Amino acid sequence: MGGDAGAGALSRRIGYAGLDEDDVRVRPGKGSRPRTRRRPAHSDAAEAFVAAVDRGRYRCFVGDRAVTAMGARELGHRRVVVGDLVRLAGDTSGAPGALARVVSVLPRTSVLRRSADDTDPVERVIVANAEQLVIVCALADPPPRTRLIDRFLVAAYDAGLDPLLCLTKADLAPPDEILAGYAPLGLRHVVTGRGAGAEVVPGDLRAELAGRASVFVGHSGVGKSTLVNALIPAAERAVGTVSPVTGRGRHTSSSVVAFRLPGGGWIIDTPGLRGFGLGHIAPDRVVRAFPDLAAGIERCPRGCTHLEADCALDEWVAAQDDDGALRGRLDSLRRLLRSREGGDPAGATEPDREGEPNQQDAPDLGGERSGEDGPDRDDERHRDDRGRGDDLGRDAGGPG
Ligand SMILES: Nc1nc2c(ncn2[C@@H]2O[C@H](COP(=O)(O)OP(=O)(O)OP(=O)(O)O)[C@@H](O)[C@H]2O)c(=O)[nH]1
Ligand SMILES: [Mg+2]
Ligand SMILES: [Zn+2]
Repeated sequence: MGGDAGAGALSRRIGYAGLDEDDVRVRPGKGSRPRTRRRPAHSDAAEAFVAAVDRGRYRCFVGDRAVTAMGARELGHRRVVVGDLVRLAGDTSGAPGALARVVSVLPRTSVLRRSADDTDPVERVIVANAEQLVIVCALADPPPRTRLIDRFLVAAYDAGLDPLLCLTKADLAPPDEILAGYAPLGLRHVVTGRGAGAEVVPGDLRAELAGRASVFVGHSGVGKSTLVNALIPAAERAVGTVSPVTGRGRHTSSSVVAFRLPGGGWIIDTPGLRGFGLGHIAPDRVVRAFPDLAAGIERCPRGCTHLEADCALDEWVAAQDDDGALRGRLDSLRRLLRSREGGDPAGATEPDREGEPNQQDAPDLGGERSGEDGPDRDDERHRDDRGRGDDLGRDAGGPG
């Protein structure tokens, strides 16, 4: 998307045809009481990009102008998430105290979703209209979890987002082993780290992000907000530390916020995830996210679940000369498939370290926990909480 008017450029990708059916949704009044104010046209509605959602207030951009808005009545219970393109009516001047109204949400080109766990088919929308999923994984502190990477890959393939693996903290540990594991997949990657010689944000990451809408996801403490600040100093995202006791991050960011890249494009910082449920993705779609195993899957019997003894994958993987990289991927696929049956939830709600107790107290995108300092639930089931806050808490900063 173009640099000067991100929202406009995004919608150009969508095109304008056929948008109108969703434009104005005037709910029928109660009984036969005539509505006193109909809002038929909104022909003057400005198009805006939603950069943050905070307790029922949407921080939007109309071109470069920051405008605060709330949901209009005709929006009903329609949820608005970061990345959405919306139409605004009312006062779109962006003047202090001015409040516009979101009257409609334009069709989304992509939707990043997750479910609470792998057996939960209810999905929660995290971000709309992103083009790229930046899977941020620290090489140490906290230790890397490849099974969570694999989950994010499934989500990325399913949502049609380009995955980019971003390995951080290369000053603490080398990336070779993890990169070797993803070599058969041909995953694009960048390695970042601080210290002599290595910038925090290398040029190749900037190049991968330029002109696109990218979402940063990953465990708490992997350095997502550090990267955002390095890319966009004005973002001033709060950065936390990793606990030396638990080896975990402190869930410093508690809201999803989009920031405009200076040269064009958006980067969207998200709170650290404890896990990433894939219950809304059918097994065959999970399998499709493992194209590096596709040649082996062709040898499987028809309808193979890849969990039974007649699965051809073990033999095929053993015959590959890849230093065992595909073995890890096959294990990962099987875990994902099994967890959908409720058997092995590793990585769905918890970092995939076996035998670890669940960490129920951490804020989590889309978690059920509600409270003043944690992200509120981001949940299509609870349609009534529009206006009460989505997933924002104390760190609801925006650009500018
Ligand atoms: N050694 C080293 N530390 C880093 C690097 N990048 C980030 N950190 C540190 O990692 C810690 C966590 O960074 P954050 O940017 O807050 O991590 P986050 O992913 O945004 O975490 P949440 O907001 O909790 O999800 C901070 O102490 C950073 O200074 C790096 O490349 N090398
Ligand atoms: Mg953060
Ligand atoms: Zn099989």
